[in-house]
Amino acid sequence: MSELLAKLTETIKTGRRKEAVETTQAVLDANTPPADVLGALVTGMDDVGRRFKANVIFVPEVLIAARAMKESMALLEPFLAAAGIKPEFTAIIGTVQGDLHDIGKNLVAMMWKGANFNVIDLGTNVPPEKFVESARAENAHVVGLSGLLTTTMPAMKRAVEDLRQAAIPGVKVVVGGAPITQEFADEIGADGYSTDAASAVDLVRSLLKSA
Ligand code: B1M
Repeated sequence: MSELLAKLTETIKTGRRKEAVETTQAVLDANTPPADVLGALVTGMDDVGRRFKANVIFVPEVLIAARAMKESMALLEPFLAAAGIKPEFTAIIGTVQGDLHDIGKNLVAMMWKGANFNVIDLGTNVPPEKFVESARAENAHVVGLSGLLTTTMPAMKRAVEDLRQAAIPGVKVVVGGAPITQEFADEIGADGYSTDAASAVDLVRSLLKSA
C-alpha cells in the first residue's frame, strides 16, 4: 500500500491528473485510511511548492499539479467527511479594493488548498468590510490580502486596519504581491508577509503554530 501512496505523491508532484485520479481511487478502494491519502496528496503539493520557490518549476507546472490535486481531493472529500477529518485552518483570501489582478492570489489560494486549508476566495476588488464580514462569518484563522498595484497599497492598509479594529479573536493577517515588502507589511501592522505562494503556506503554518 505504501507503494501506491508513494505513487500518488509522485502523480501530484508531476501533475499527472488522470493517473492521480486513478491512483486515488485505487487507494480508496483498498480501504486506505483517508488521512493517509490526504498526507500523500499534501506531500506532493509541498514538493511542488518547494520547487516553485526555488525557481525549478514555474506557474504552469503549479497550475497543472493543482488541477491534479483538486480532482483527487474531490474523490477523497466524502471519505474525509465520513471520518470526521476537517481542514486544519480556514483561510480567507482576496485581492484588495481597486485591484483586479488575481493570478498571484489564485496561486496562493491553490497552495493553501494543497496544504489542506479550507480556502474561501473572495475574488478581486474586495472592500475592507468584506474581509471583516467574511473573517467573522467563517471563523477564519487567517486572512490573506493580495495587491499588485502601488495605487492600491492604501486599500491594503485600510483592510488591515479594519481587521485589527474588528478584533476577531485569533485571526492572523498576511499580505503579499509584487509591490509589497516586509517593511510595508510591518508598517501597516500585518502579522506576516511572503514573497511567493509557496512561502505563504510556511508562513501561515508557522504563524498559527505559534498562536
Ligand atoms: Co497589470 N500591472 N495592470 N494587468 N499587470 C502590473 C502589476 C504592472 C507592474 C505592469 C507594469 O506597468 N510594468 C503595473 C503596476 C505598476 C504599479 O503599480 N507600480 C500594472 C498596471 C499599471 C495595470 C493597470 C493599471 C494598467 C492600465 O489599465 N493602465 C491595470 C489595473 C487594473 C486594476 O487592477 N484595477 C492592469 C491590468 C492588468 C490585466 C487585467 C491586463 C492583467 C491582470 C490579469 C489577471 O490578474 N487576471 C495584468 C497583468 C497580467 C499584469 C502583469 C503583466 C503580471 C501580473 C501577474 O499576474 N504576475 C504585471 C507586470 C509584471 O508583474 N510583470 C502587471 C504573475 C503572478 C504569479 O505574480 O501576482 O506578483 P504576482 O504573485 C506572486 C507574488 O507577488 C506572491 O505570490 C505570487 C508568486 O508565487 N503573492 C502573494 C501575490 N499575492 C500574494 C498574497 C500573499 C502572499 C504572496 O498572501 C496573502
